[in-house]
Amino acid sequence: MGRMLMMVAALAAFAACTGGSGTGEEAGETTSYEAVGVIVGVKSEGRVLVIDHEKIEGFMDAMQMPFELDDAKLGAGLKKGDTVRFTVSEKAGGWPITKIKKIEK
Ligand SMILES: [Cu+2]
Repeated sequence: MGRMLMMVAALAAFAACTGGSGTGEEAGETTSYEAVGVIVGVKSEGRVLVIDHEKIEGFMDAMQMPFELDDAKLGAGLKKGDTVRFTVSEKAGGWPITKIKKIEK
């Protein structure tokens, strides 16, 4: 019983924290946010992209930060200077990029 209540409390806290103002799209239990930014660096043999991203409504302000790729193949063909539209999804406590595509500025 105590354990169950703990879980319910934890889920409620999580929902309050990531609910934001509602531009995150929800697919099942995964919370995702779409963003646009410019690749300013490629690290860890292409598994991490440093992206100067625009404000992500309901998630975070504009900033430059590293993003791990959910699958290293997602970064194939992308390079420093590319403008990209990408999706980050909550996964195992992190926010890896699950979709990314080069776009024209
Ligand atoms: Cu950020």
